Amino acid sequence: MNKLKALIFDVDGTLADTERDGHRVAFNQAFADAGLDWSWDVGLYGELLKISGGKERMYHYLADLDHDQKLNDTDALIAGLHAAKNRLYSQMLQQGKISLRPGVKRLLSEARDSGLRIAIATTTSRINVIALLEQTLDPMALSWFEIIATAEEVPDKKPSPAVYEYVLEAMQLDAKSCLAFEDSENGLMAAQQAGINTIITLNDYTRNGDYSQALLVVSDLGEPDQPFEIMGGQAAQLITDQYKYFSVDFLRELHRIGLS
Ligand code: XBP
Ligand code: MG
Repeated sequence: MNKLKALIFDVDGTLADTERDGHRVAFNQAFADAGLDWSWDVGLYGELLKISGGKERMYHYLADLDHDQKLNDTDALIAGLHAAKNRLYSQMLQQGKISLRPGVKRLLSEARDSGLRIAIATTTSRINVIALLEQTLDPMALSWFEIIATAEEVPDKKPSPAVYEYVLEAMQLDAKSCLAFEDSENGLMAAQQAGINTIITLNDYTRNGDYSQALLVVSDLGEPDQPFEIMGGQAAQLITDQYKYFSVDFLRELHRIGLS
């Protein structure tokens, strides 16, 4: 029987609500600074989020755009906009404009203390992950994670399982001894195709997806004074009332249910 050995976390949307008031705002500022009249409102950005990766998102938008302005050297333009967006996003983090979702810091700390191995599997750029972890979790937070796999290590973005497979390989772990935490359909597909049972914490952008294959779908990880809400997933009916927020005990129980 596989014991629970490791937790693998997505970043954007899972550790923090980074998209609507973070990346989106930074993209718009980068567009304006470059003299472009592109503007991604909250609704449009929700559509664009179906494309993983900031550069890929801009290429996709550009392909659809009915623009008269002739863009020469699109690759250089997008690379420049992406770098500018990431700088602006880092600044927003330094200004304390983005915080962790409920239960994230508490669960990560408890997991470390109890000897569970923790890792990150994200399609975002490494620079963004570092800024988020150091600004919101702990100045030494990078050392909390055994592996931080990002777009730099694994360019093949979710829903490809590549980033999860990379983490499993690097940590020499069997998929069944891990649990993944995600917030989106693309993320669920990636983790599941790698064979990892997955917990979904929904947010405003992702709440209407199909998560029927997830182990559990919740509002968030919860806090002792702020219980989570269970919204679905394969284990939903089997969770007893004693669990109100994610703890290592609860994760061991969930993991056991996932294997049965
Ligand atoms: C995150 C993304 C990223 C971010 C922006 O997906 O799709 O593209 O929106 O970051 P996930 P970059 O939560 O599955 O990791 O601009 O660095 O790509
Ligand atoms: Mg995500």
